[in-house]
Amino acid sequence: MTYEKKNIGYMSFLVVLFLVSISQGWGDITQYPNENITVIDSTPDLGASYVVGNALDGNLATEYVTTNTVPGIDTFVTFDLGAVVPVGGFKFYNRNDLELVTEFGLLLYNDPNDPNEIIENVTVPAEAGSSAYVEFAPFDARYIKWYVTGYQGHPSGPFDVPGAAEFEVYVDGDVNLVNISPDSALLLSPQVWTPKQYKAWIYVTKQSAHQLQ
Ligand SMILES: [Ca+2]
Repeated sequence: MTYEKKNIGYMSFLVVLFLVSISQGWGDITQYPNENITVIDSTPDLGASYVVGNALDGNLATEYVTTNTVPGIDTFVTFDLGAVVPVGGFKFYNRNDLELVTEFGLLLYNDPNDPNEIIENVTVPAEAGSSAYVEFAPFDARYIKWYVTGYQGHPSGPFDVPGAAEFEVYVDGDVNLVNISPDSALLLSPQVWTPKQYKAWIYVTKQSAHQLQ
């Protein structure tokens, strides 16, 4: 192969990559800080050692475990992200036990009556401590409902208490969200942001981060 042919091939590759990146709207997927996530509804927990907050503390050793008075298949958690953000990914970690979630779905929305996004049939390996990550086209949402659609009980007893070791929410964007405080006036604002407002916030945040360096 001549130098020219190699060069043309390389350039073609770059052009294709560029076109694909435009069509896909690629951006960096960043974990949304747990500090900005509030649980507004969930299946009741099994007790003080198993509260739902345990699944948002960044520690796989602490777990949210559901009450045994509700069937495991009915397990759900609804999160408030504090603002409308372009949600693009979600990760779930099973309990390190044999009460296992084997499949779940997600409902992303701003108002239950508004158009929403449904992500279904996310499979999770039927193993203690397993995890499943799903990435999807970014959808502007403030609320996420995670709900179990597949469940495998403990083989040696009818405990029926699934849950989660950890949840992680991912957003599309290259802004560093980690240092955004939950006490921020921006996030406490009762308004529901439009995508344009959110982009403006990203711009301001980037400028602030740059000035701090
Ligand atoms: Ca945890």
